[in-house]
Amino acid sequence: MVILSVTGRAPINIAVVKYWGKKDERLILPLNGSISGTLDLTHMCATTTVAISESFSEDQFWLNGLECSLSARFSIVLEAIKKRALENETIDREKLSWKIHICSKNNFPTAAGLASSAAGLACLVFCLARLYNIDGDVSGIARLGSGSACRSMYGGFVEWMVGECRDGRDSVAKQIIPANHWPNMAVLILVVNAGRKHTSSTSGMQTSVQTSRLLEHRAKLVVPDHIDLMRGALLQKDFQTFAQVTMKDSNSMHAVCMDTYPPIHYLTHVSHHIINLVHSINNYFRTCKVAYTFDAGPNACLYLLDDDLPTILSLIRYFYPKIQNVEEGGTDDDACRDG
Ligand code: 2P0
Repeated sequence: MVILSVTGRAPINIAVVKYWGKKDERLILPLNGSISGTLDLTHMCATTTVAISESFSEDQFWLNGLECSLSARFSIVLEAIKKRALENETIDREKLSWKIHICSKNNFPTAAGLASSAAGLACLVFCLARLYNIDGDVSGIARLGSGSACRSMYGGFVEWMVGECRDGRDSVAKQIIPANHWPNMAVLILVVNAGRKHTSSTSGMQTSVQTSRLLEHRAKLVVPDHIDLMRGALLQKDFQTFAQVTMKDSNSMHAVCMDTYPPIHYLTHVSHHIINLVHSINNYFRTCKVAYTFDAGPNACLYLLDDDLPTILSLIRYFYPKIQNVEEGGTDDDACRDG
């Protein structure tokens, strides 16, 4: 029995200029460009094995040890990969018809607003491309699976281009700087609640597109400005601009969520407490030491520089005395102290 298999690993990415809203639901074309930092491969990764064999009788998928049904987006991704393989004749036709088994696991909470779909889809597309011997950029295929997944195809800081073509061929990910350009950049993730989020990003965005006038303003005027400032800040390693744009863009996205009808509340009182704490710390030091950003959930991602990690960590431990490392066993929703 012949089995061909590939195993890969992909990390999550954390947006500093956010994607929120699509102009094309089927092709997953965003209303605006976005920029994120891809984490390293030590924590918060998806690990996936894909295997094809003539002896497999059906496509099957296991996530974190449990068999799951294959989503429509998976089929779209698989079809796009096979089409590319066929066009470029990278694998013989017979093997393209073999059924596929996929086994994936996340080493962090799934669907808690921690970009699990980005890591999972990026990893899947990476492995499929290897399996079918496809070279070159496949971020456009990852985008078809989950928009933000295209950014996890590259390391460092990555821009997902808004693109102009109606078929989406230029809505791909491009690296702005590799990780070693700004090696002392660090990320702290404060897991406020590891539970599944109440409104998925996909449906939240749809409601925002349908109801929020503020989203039009954000996509046309606010984000292009943030993208320009962020590109410059990354190239020049200007942490002050980086931090301010990161925080303002997160606030802008959550303002759109509030402007959505009915409103979407991803942030909890603990999230707001963290926002106030970060501003108090930055005011105290009279400079931006740390920047917060929140995705479609209450968990805070803090960007800061390595040298400031001990100080910021000790302040966080002071204000959240019951906080635990994820590896040590979870978090506590109400473990905050007033600043
Ligand atoms: C981002 N998020 O830029 C933004 C910020 C969440 C908030 O990309 O519908 O899971 O699969 O394209 O990629 C999450 O959205 O949504 C996301 P789909 P996706 O990181």
